[in-house]
Amino acid sequence: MLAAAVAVPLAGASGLTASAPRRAQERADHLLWYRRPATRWEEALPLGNGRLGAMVFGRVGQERLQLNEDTLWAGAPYTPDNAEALAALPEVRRLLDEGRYKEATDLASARMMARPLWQMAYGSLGDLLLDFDGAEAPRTYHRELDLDTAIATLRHESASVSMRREAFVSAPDQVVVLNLQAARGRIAFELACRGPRKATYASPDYQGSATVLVADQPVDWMQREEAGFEQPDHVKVADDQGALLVTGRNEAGPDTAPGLTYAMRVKVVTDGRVEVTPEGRLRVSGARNATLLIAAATSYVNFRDTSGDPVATVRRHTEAAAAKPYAALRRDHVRDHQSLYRRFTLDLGRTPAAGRPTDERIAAAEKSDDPALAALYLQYGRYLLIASSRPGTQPANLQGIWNEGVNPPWGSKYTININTEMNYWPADAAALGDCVEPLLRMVEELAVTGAQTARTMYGARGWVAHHNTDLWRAAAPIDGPLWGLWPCGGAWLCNTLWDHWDHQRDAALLKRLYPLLEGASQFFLDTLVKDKEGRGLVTSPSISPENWHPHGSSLCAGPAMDRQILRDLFDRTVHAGRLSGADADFLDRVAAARSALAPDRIGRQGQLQEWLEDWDAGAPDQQHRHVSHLYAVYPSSQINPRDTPELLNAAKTSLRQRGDLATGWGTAWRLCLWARMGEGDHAHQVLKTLLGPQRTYPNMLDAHPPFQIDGNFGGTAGMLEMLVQSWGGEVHLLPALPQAWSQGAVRGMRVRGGLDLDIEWRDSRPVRLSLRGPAGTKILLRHEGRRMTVMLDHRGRATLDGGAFSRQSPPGIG
Ligand code: FUC
Repeated sequence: MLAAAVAVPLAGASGLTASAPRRAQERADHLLWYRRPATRWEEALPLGNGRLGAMVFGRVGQERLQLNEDTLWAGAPYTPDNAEALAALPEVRRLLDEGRYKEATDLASARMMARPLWQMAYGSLGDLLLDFDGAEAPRTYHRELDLDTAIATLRHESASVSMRREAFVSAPDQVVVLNLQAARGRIAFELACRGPRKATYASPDYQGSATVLVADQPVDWMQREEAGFEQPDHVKVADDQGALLVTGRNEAGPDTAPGLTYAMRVKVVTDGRVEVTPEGRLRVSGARNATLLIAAATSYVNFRDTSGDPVATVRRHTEAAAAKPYAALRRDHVRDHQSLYRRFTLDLGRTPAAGRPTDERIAAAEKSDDPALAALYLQYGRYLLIASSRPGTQPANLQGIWNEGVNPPWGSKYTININTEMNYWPADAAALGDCVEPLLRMVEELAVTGAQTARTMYGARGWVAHHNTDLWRAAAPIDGPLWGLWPCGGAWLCNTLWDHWDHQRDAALLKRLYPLLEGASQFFLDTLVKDKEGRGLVTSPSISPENWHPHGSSLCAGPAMDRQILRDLFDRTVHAGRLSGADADFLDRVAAARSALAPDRIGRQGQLQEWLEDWDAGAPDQQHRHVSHLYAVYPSSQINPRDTPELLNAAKTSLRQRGDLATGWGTAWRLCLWARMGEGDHAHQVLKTLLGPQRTYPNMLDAHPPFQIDGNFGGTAGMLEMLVQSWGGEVHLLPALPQAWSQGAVRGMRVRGGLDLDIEWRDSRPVRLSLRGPAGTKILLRHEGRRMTVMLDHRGRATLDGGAFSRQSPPGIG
């Protein structure tokens, strides 16, 4: 049955009971649910409106909301470009040409790196703790996150109270909302605020392993973390007209003083009493109903301007929200969320495993037959993007927007040698093209800072960004040359944005995109060098992210990934330039450089070479998590099963050598690659390891470990890729469908060319396909090696039934 065809009523203003109840089955397909509260962060449930984030713990004796605001980063506007680099550049290149890798690395390390050497970290606002009076162990307990409404709900009952808590983060009203209702008994609690702190991470690097909480461990229902104000000196809490107002300064960054102020305001609307205790806490008592409205903001205006007034902003947001009834806040939030979430549905069928709590399903994922868990994971990926990346907000960082402390892993920044790009891989296909806007804006800003980096450090025109950036759009190479001296971060982001355009085909988007492509290409026209052995144009110095070659370094000239990224960048610059009427001479030069790039090479093991030299067999870590040289297969399509079978075979040899198991995002990339290679069962096997407890926490966030959100997004992209692909001018139907998903349906998928499609399949064959797009569009479809052409009618529609896909039907219908 096509789940998509069933109209799902909007949740009513006062809860799901107010409108016709959705069928339990349908609702369950969108639920994460638990029989126990979160005892650690990786069990808490994430909520967000793109800018404000909240992790909800659902604890009985003490609720904890861990809060984030997406511009609360360390430091202040700064320029890390190192002017010494320019003089060192020719020398580093010469040393690389002479094979003196260690000397090249040492020189680059001393002279070519950013100052400061590290970028600024993303922070946290801290926690709100609600300490309940007289809480008792519950007789019943249920905690859930409904992806369809973006509301986290807790229900518990004990001898004297029956309580429901609902939490959401509203985009229309820009507040975190926590509503408490007592059907029996009264609500009484004290609200304490705890400032941002250093968090501890169980697995400091990818070598660690995550474990799922086993469901039969005893639960401490009354669990309380120390309340009281643990504010660092720079945080002040004030009694402000019956509301809580917290103001403070951000953290200092490496060699950089704090330059932001922030504010958070909590207002309580209740039928009970609100008092301010002598310690400055809010005390709510005698309530049947209480709603907390939480606003937060910083003084960040943009990467150069920090003159905003966060106190005015939080006052405005909380007071405006307090003037609306709870039911109206809830209704507007649900409508807003569903305008994005309900564009896409997926049905892969369900088994009895689907009836169990989410943490138990994840614990069993590698061994159970639970296709509905995979579908839930995909919808969760969509949910997370809606919650962490909305027009006007910051792009989703390494942790989306959810970060517990001021010392997150890798600064919870934008790592642009894979992780940020991966965050946006599923966006368009999952019908969330709107959520890419923050990435476009970030790249526009990087093109400004990166132009200065290009001038100062390379003497080049155009713009460059290396392997990381932060709120301040720093573009110089950081951390050390072995990780940071990679000039293709900006180029890869441009290619990601091109893919966005290719799915949307929107003229206004192209207008914003072309200058970015032009500047990125210009940088490489000025900095590419001729390979010493005449194999073509190459980048130098660079690395194949972040893999060491056999000569004691990662620094080299012309790694495969760079050449692949630049082929795409140059092609797209020419394409976009021609569409935009750009300078023909410039475009000719770009096209000439494109054809002079050193080609991909097959090495002596039959592998696709990661480097210009045939070094793969001697590399110290042959199972490295990065699979950079396979960029050409996915996300690019330069190497594909249709046009380049020989190179595809070499890529498969490389991928087999790398192995299927990696960190969260490393596994997700492998999933995308096997899907693009058309190997559905293999992709499904990899997906199962991604869904299992080593790579997915009980709250379904990806375990790198520790938590890193890219695996969620890469996993979502990989699943979409198993079902439908669009590349090489064709739409490929069910190109990597595993046996395990022999029946199913997708509705609302976006493919390249600006087209939407629905597809339903049975016995692994399409039984219905419907396409939408501009009237008269000619679409090339491919299924099992057969091609057919379909023309959209005057309303921009075409529908095909199963007969069109039977093996007997002649090619070329429509
Ligand atoms: C890249 C990866 C690491 C990690 C970091 C955030 O440097 O190599 O594994 O994901 O980004």
